[in-house]
Amino acid sequence: MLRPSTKARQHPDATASGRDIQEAVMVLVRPRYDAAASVFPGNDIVDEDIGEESLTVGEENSRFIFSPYDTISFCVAGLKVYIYVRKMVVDKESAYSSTPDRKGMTRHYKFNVVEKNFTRLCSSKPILTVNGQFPGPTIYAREDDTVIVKVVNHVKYNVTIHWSALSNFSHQAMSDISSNRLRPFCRHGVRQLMTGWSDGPAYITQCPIQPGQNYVYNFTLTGQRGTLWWHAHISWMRATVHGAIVILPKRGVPYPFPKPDEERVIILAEWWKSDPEAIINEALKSGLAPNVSDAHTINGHAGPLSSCPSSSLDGFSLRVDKAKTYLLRIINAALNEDLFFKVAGHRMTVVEVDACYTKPFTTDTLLITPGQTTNVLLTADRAAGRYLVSASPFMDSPLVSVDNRTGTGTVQYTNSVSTSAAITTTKPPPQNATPVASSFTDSLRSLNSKLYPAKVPLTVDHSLLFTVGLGVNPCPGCVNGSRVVADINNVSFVMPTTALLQAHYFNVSGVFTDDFPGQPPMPFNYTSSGPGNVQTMNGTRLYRLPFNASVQLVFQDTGIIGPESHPIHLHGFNFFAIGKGTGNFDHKTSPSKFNLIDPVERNTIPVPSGGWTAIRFRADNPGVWFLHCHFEVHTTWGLKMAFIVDNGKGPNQSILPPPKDLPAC
Ligand SMILES: [Cu+2]
Repeated sequence: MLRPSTKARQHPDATASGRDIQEAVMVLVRPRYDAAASVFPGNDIVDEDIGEESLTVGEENSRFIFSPYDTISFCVAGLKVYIYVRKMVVDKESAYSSTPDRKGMTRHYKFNVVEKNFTRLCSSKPILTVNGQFPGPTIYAREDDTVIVKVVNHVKYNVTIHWSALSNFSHQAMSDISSNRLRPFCRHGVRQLMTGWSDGPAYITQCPIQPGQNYVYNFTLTGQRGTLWWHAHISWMRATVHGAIVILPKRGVPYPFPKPDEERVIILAEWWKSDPEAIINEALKSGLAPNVSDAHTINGHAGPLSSCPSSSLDGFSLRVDKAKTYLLRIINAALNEDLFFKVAGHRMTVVEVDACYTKPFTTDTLLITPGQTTNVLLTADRAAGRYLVSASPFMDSPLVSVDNRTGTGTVQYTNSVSTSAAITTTKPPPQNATPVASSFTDSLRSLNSKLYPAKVPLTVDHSLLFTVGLGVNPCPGCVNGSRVVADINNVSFVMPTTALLQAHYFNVSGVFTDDFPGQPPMPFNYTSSGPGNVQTMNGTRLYRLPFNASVQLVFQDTGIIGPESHPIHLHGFNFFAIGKGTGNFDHKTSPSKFNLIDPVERNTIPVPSGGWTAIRFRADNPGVWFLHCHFEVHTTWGLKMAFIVDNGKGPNQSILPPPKDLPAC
């Protein structure tokens, strides 16, 4: 009889050193039972003594890692077994040290994409999930580890997964290499080159995984440590198919900030009562904007809503011990909305964004755009009690409607406080609180220390200006005879039906052109209402960069239809955010304000409404790399393009051949 055991919660290599106990439990998986493991945060707790045999779920040699407060459930002979993970039980340092740090560990995960019924806001619907979870499972790894994820598509839709960790060549890695803290002979290059085929955006680096098919993503976390995330990268599937990637520093390397007592992942998202795929399909048919979501969620829960009486006890609860410090790894997985995040009565110290360390600064309000991650330290230093956690929208364009409901949860001090005690509340910032948003963005700086220097490119080989915004194109079948579209430099990107990376690698002609305009085709007063003709051009146009070129890229919002902020995400690279401003970027005067010393390094950056943002990066990663607005509606409308980075001449500067199981279109 299968009985989950205390032994099962401990890897054989684990020692009871008590040193650096991490909060996770790893379960080794043996082949005897073909039971799918699924993990549900929070509820369904069964608190019972568990036996002596090994827990056996899933496939041979798969390893699942669970966090405290997860509930593991699996079926054996028709009997459903639940295990509640109560406390840290594995010394992760030891558990993963069986092959000491020569080149990091290889960690295996299996992602079953399955449909599962969830009830939120008093209504139920089937949603797409990984392993039945919403949010999905967390991937744990260390810097330099290789992560292998077998994704199996059990649903009727095409699927791809993007690992926002992947291939983001951190310039922190450059310093690692130059200081010889990594092994020599450019392994970083090999690892980078290996990963282009595993990046994930559908029709950019791969064809989707079709129903019943699977694909093994294989990537190495070089030069990155912190929080990133993974999500579906096709249509609007990422609404529910997403989860965290936690990259711990290499063994023996401390955080550059006081060690937290515990760590938690917090994922913010949006929930629609209906199917998000139906929402966007309806919008594309009508040519109008899609419906906004019905709630914001914190780790899958919206919190009590007056419109749904049975939700009175709903909500994410972060349980804290008085005087302890928590590292919160916060991710905005929402489709279309920038979010403010607050904890009543508490200030937070920002220490890292998008897996890059920052100079610490303290704030009571975070701004996180879709695609971004933010790590903060929060100390439980207030009177024991319950404190409101809020996730509320930021939108400073009056023309754009957003879901104005605030997602709520609580910080709950343990032991002394009842779960029904009164909650200390906080008022979310007004929806249009531009000064709060700017103040947060302006406070971000790279750590720029000796160990983690900011390697900002000081010279520029390619200086690009990309206007980002909306347009209107004719559409005979649409409600107004026209449709809203979005563009970069007046090009609304048309998705190909063959993956661009394959077309590039195999020299297939006719899939794309490499004539994407590096400057707006027609200069105008960008932040005014724009030229009379607001029609865009369609095209699958890419911008070609030689290997190792340094690139300065200014994103300029346009006032066509209306100014609006855009969280722009670049695949394949980290970049430095060297400047931002309101109004039009001025080639003569704006660069004088650039910060080339300690600009924040990241992979997603908001372009302010009616303003501009400038970034720099080095094109040291050959391949085809997607650039797009992380507002899913804008991406769908065409606010996207891709860079081709040519192979270099040196060893390990070329794209490797695709893996054998790369899906076909
Ligand atoms: Cu946008």
